[in-house]
Amino acid sequence: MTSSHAADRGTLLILNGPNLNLLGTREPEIYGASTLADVEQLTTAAAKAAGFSTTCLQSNHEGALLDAIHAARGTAVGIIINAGAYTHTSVALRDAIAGVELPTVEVHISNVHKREEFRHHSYLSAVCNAVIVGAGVHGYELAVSYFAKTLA
Ligand code: CA2
Repeated sequence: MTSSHAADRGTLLILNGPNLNLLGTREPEIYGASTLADVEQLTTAAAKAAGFSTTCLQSNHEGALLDAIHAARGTAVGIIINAGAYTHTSVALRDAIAGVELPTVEVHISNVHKREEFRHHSYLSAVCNAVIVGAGVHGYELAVSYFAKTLA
């Protein structure tokens, strides 16, 4: 986990789920050439420009993602989450997002609606404030913009 403290609008938790550590190493036609480190840097830079700090975590383990969401209650002002394949399987992540009652933006790098049918349903979307799909890694910056506009 990395943290950046530069500002006073509070901290955005940037969560990336399973296999997103492989970004930039395979399947560039779907996910582009940016690495996970690039994504965390561009998101942190956008957040900093808008007055937020970030805490970034990628995990391949559902429980670690759940723990991070729980820990965000009281420490973060919002969550940006790309839950990877757990998006399509995890009632537990949905319950955690609903439970902490923090504004949350769901991001997917690819346009999941143009892909296999099993990627069309998200367990998370109904408990998120906004959903950004298919904008590539720019989606993370768009999510920061959402918080810049909507948070006091
Ligand atoms: O489009 C997205 O951001 C996804 O959340 C990415 C997930 C996929 O399961 C979702 O349906 C959509 C997969 C992330 C795997 O990322 C890789 C990157 C490079 C090479 C292999 C996997």
